[in-house]
Amino acid sequence: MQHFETRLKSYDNTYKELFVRHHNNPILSAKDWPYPVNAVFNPGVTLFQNKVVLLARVEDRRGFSHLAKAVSENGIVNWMIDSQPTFEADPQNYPEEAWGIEDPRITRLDELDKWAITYTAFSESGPMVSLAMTKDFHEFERFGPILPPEDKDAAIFPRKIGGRWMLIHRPMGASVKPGTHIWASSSDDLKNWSDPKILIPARAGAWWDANKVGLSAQPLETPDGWLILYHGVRQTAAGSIYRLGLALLDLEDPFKILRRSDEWIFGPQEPYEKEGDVGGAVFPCGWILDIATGKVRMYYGAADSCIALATANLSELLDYIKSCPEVET
Ligand code: BMA
Repeated sequence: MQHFETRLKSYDNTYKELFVRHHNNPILSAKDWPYPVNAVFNPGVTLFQNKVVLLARVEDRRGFSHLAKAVSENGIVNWMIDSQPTFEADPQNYPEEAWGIEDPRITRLDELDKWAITYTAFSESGPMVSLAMTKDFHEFERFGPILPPEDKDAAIFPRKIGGRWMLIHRPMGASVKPGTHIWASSSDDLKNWSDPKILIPARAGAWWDANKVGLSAQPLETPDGWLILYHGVRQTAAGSIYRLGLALLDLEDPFKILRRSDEWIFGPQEPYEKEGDVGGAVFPCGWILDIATGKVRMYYGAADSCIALATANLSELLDYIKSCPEVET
């Protein structure tokens, strides 16, 4: 009997959370903005001049979004937010942006000494992947749309692989292989993308990532491979639940997927993730690695209303994904 009680006490029936939410969450919301906005969410993130730079998706009360820069030394408090929109839709010259621009992913390209920003341009044609480059997050060089509609959730790998740039993106699903899958394409010039292939297919049925998946943060290079954070969307009677999973791609052949998590590793739990314009959505568009501490900081939109932060140890993320099933390609 005593043996049984001891066993009961030591039995831990909780999942181990890889990402720990910051106690200041949500770290940014509409009330922090220097001008009136409906919501701030789904930020891209990078390091610039040793500071954390967020490009937040900011939605106005028409329902249209633009991007706004928020900069902080420690990435948690004392955000300096641009007093007006940093990067706005330009529907005169870019009609595919008529309903705004959304969900930026930022990748540092050392070879060009620039940051590439892939974002969703939205109009009656449907979502499209557009690209802008910047050296300073002040001036932006627009490339315009780089893929036909409907496509979104795109990010560029930080370096050429096999002599070509690579892009992850998410075209709308076809009826032949049901579901909306994550694809990858490659390019010589960042403008013309070709050789599309399915990279991470949506699963089916009861799976948490059934029917619709999309890239979340920009690919993160690690000694074990490219670490990929992606979202899966579960349709329920109460609406969609956006949760996150991990995958690992081969370093020199990222079309080769090595591992994929069967379980989601992060999902809506807290009130700020469950209540808002779209309750039940956690939606990161970026993460950063602090080399000194080995910590990965994931910035995410919560309930399409505010911005939150959760932190994980890279070593634990890698141990976890390496314990996940190997993927047959
Ligand atoms: C996705 C995108 C995201 C949004 C999410 C939840 O399709 O539009 O921008 O956060 O839905 O509404």
